[in-house]
Amino acid sequence: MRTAKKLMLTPVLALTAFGLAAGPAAAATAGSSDSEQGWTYQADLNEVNDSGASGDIMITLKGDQAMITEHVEGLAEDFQDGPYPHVQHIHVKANGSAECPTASADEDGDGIVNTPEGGAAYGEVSATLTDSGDTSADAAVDVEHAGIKGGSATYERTIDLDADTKEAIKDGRATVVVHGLDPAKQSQEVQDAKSPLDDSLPQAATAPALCGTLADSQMGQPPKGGPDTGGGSTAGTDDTVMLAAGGGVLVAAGAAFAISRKRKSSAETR
Ligand SMILES: [Cu+2]
Repeated sequence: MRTAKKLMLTPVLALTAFGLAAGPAAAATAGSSDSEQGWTYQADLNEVNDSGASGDIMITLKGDQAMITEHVEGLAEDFQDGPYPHVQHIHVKANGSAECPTASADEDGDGIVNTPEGGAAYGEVSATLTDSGDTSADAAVDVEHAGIKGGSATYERTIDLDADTKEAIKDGRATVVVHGLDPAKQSQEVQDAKSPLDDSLPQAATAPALCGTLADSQMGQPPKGGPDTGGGSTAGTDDTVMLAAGGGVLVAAGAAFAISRKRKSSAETR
């Protein structure tokens, strides 16, 4: 009986050890797969300047490439008889955490936060999410290749990102900003004003409409190395091992099995 108890303690201890190690171990597995599977960042895109729009974006970094999937809706739909060209960028702050501007960023008091006024929160344009061609900051106001055209859209593109932009995304210094407000909804002052970025465009065309700071999305995803990935030591497999051990315990001694179960649940509630 004494021997049986000892045997039973072993799986329980192993289980406890696994419970303690599960978090870091899972993170290490995910990190080591960076080069093969990529590392994903995401942002909820929230309205700026009462645009009424919403959206989300997911960016997976893999080597020098960024695979981008974005959904937006509720943006201004038309502009001069065509679908409204919404330019969009990854903005990067030199230091400090990226943020989205609030109404208090409206320094000139014209009622909207224009793109330079938002700069204190989200920094400078580091990459332009165009529909084709140049994705550098040089394409920042290329309305012809605006990544979003019309009020609702899905944007999917894989682009090259420079080291600075990637670093900023990983550091939490990067923000995605979609520009372009409906001029008709703005004050006369804003309607009459030119864009501080390009005086051939109206102020509303380049003012921010959506903004979201990019953050590591791994927390919200199923843990890598989970039951469906098939590789390595997985939570599912260890669970099975634990149950098998429990079964053995049950056969050996029912009372000890009860203790084992008790420890198991305390390990699970960590
Ligand atoms: Cu921008």
